[in-house]
Amino acid sequence: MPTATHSLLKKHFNLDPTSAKILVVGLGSTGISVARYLKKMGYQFAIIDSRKHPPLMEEFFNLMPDTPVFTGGFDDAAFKVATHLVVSPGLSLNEKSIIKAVANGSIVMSDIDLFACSVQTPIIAITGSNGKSTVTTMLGDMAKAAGKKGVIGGNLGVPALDLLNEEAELYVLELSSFQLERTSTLNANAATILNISPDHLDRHSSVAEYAREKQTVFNGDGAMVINIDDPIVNSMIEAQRKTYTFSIKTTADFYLTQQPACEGDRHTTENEYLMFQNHALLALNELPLEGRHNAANALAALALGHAVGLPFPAMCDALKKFKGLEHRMQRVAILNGITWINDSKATNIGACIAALEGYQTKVILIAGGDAKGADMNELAPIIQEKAKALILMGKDAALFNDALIDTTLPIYHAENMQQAVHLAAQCAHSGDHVLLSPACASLDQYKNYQDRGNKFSKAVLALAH
Ligand code: UMA
Ligand code: ADP
Repeated sequence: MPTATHSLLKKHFNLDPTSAKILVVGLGSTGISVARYLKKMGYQFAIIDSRKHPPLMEEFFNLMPDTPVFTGGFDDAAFKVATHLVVSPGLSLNEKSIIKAVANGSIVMSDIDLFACSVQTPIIAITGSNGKSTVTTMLGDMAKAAGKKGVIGGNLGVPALDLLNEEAELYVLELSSFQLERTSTLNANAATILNISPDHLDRHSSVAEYAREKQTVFNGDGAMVINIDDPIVNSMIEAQRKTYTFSIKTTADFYLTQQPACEGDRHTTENEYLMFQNHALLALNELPLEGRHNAANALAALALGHAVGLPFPAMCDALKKFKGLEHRMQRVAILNGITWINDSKATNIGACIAALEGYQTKVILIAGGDAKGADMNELAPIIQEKAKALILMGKDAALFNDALIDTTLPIYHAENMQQAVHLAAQCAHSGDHVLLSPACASLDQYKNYQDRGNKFSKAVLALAH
């Protein structure tokens, strides 16, 4: 039976259950979620993956033994018959087969498009180079504290289509530039780009193009939450739209300010507060997270939550209890007075800069990996300012060396994480901080950033013995 969703998909993509032949491109977690959805909705589809043994193949066979699956390359014949392609985010739209199919009239959509056409429930959409997972998780906690059934996911882990739930009262989606670049129907009730710093330049041709893809998050007519500290994001304000601004540097709708800790008490020192207009919402020292960038994240979450009607007291309660996520400025141990911090999720230079900016004293930095086309000259000045030693690892270590060619900073090279931790231990004295904040992706040496962070923690904890 046709539903409102069928009608929307027909209207936006000319997707007709009787005639459309959909090719799901990519058999990862997104591909499987799309297949499950299409089957439930009664569309005809096949699935294709360029890898010989996509990791989820067996799961897929068990789930849908009768669905045609093509693996081990992109077979032109499969693309030729496809009226529609649902392309997974891990695949570039510049794949030859995809370009050819589009030239022949195939329509490209994303899992986020299918999701957007399937829900009437309010959606908060969050993108940016850094802080997405933190802000998404904060909003999930805020919704819960407000007694609302909030459902979070997207790039964060659970693919959007697997979130669909009739009881949901609010969806909070973390969205990557890859998901946004192939999405055209999202109209979030509130959306933000937290910040823009160079990332994924192996897939996007320039920072300007990367920012343009992210700007898709503001499609539609929902509230815009704008970081006015970021010039690229600030330039995206649309005069006619409902907008909330946030800043950790200046006055905005949501901002930080110094106020006496207790009014009328001359003995208390000044404390910083998270503010909404002229209301103090929360003292900064009540936010149990390291780094000023997390104050920006909290302000963004408050602004997004406010835009969809979450009450401030519940949101502030959730922030006070927010423990932070693993592998993001996570304290692993203090050993012999040396503090070891795991920021393995710093997979681009912006995250590493934010981590270093948070320190008043110099740290021992462990960095390196796959730079994904980033220019390490943008990172070099803050390393120079905030590091007392640099330990490099991974495929693009030489890029750091080149950017720091004139430095007197001691630079060491490590083959693996254990060696990196040992070198750091040799450089460190009581009172020092050792920071793993690689500014690079991990895939050249590790399964993923979690694996890298876990290996760091393991090597650090082994020092205790
Ligand atoms: N691949 C092929 N051939 C194919 C299909 C995929 O080689 O035919 C490769 C891709 O190049 C990629 C890998 O397989 O390296 C996975 O790609 P995918 O699109 O199948 O990935 P999914 O399993 O669907 O996971 C995706 C997101 N992955 C990427 O964007 C690379 C996940 O984000 C996301 O959690 C998931 O959808 C659910 O929404 C991960 C990620 O690394 C965490 N995201 C990047 C980031 O955060 O920086 C953007
Ligand atoms: P994302 O989901 O965008 O990757 P995370 O919340 O997982 O964001 O954090 C990724 C990395 O970015 C971590 O190293 C974290 O310390 C850092 N980070 C978090 N928020 C910000 C921010 N607002 N600005 C810069 N770096 C940030």
